[in-house]
Amino acid sequence: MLYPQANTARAVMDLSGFWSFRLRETDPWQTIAVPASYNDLSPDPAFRKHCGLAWYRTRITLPSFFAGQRVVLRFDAVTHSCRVFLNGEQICSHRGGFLPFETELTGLMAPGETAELTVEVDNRINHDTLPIGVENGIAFFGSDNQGITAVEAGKRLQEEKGINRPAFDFFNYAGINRPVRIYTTPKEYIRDVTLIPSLDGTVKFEADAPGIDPERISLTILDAEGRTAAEGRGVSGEIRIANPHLWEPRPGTPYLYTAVFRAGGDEYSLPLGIREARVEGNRFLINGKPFRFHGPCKHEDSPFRGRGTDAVVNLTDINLFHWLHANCFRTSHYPYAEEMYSLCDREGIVIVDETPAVGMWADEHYGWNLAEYHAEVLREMIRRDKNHPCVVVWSLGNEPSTDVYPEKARDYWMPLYRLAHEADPQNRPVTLVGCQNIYEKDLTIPAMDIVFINRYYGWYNLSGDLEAAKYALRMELDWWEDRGKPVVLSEYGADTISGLHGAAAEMFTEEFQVAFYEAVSECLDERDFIAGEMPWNFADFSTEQGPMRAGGNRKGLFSRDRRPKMAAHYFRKRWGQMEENQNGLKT
Ligand code: BDP
Repeated sequence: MLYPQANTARAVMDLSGFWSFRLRETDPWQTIAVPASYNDLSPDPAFRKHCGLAWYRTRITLPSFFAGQRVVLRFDAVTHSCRVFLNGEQICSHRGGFLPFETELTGLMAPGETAELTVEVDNRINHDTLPIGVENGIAFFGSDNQGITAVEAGKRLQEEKGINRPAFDFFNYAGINRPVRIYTTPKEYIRDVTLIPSLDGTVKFEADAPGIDPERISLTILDAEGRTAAEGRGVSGEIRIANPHLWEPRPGTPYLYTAVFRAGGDEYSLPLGIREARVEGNRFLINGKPFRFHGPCKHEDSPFRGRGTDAVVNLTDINLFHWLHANCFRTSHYPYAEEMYSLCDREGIVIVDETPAVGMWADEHYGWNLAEYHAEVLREMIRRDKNHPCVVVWSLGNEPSTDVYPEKARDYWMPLYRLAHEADPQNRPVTLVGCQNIYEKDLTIPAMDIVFINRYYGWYNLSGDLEAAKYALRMELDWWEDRGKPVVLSEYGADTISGLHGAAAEMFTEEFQVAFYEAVSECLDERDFIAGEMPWNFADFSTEQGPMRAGGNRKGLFSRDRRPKMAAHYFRKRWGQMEENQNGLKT
């Protein structure tokens, strides 16, 4: 689905601002900000704890000069599902909280008219949603010993009251988390575009513009100075840029061309980066050169906004990535706002793009009926993000159970793996992020193009004993070495309270976090099949309450307000040195 754009043929109206909101149909309306999660916008605990439906309302007016245009209402993400009403009539609905959807207003509302727009949002999570909500009353981060009464009580309350218990470790932020816009196109318009670049400058293209004479469809590629670099015609074809500048991750140059499609009276432009991402043996290659992922995983999480999109937060984060000499992140654990991908295209930060399939750790989940919906979400994510040069790997999901019923797991995940390859015109490598498990029995994670494993030796197990942690990690890496694939340590980390210090470097101190990372680095640096290290997490982030969460997950290299802990300085130095040594990528 194309991102809304204002140009010579299209107009965009941003509906961001103050809307009206209520948690119950009987409540009085109060003021809310859009986009943002509603949970932290009021001191009323009902906002934070809310489970179920909530309502947003605003008035929209279409300018008279929209006459003759196709008018579309687009939501970038409403979490987790919603129904949309215009003057009380339902005009669309959507399932899934992290991908865009749109509906035509043409015919429903005339230019010059005003109407009431209401959005009924639903934040409930269960076995039919991605991410998953637990249905057995046990929260993700309880203690292992819940006791039979607590489990039964949790179960009953869950059934009676419909309490939301996530099967994942991040706060279930909800509402209109991303921008809402009205945009126009001419009546005959460009529905989708696809670009497939090769390193020799060849660009295959496709324009989906129903009803428009192919003779009236063209593509012009402009270089960074705005000069024409190549031109083509028709619905699809192949053109060639002479002496192409490549898009390279920082510290290389993320050179961007602009691809301008014209079809009839419509126009659509997007950045084009010439780059290739693929796996060869146990290496991950970008533009034919070995690439080592180094950068912390993220969340969309910030004070006040919750998971709400904010350009200032996104840019601050990416500038902190540059400060760290980090070159990548994974969109743990859901597709992020589109603005973040555009920023990373410009800034040369590589993205591993992940579906919201998180919380599938219960073994019985292979009996749930999720596969079809999961496939739809994967397809939608790829359709949305396929043209971004910053996206180099698709992640099917995070930490499902794959070792208890290895055959069942393989039968669930491998069709999705094949689907990702089929759906992606650029055929990027595909992964599924693996949990700490009995990897020898696992038929799925080792079958991915590039192996992503999350490991917490020294934290959740062998806690505080870093010598034992190194021993265990080395034992495991010996096994992975024989698989002949590139392996990324895609999560590892230690909860750390900013400002808590101790000469003995014990758990939760800033000294321990550094010692933990030093220990793991020592093991990774011995192996050349290690294609990357992605510490967990970039910044502290909000979670549900739990005995292991002191005001949220504290594994950040930065505090939640983005102040560096000692570990941030550690990685800044380490990755700075790596950057200097990385052959060929230095400008
Ligand atoms: C991993 C999960 C991640 C958690 C992390 C942790 O993938 O979502 O936040 O553990 O415990 O298992 O900090």
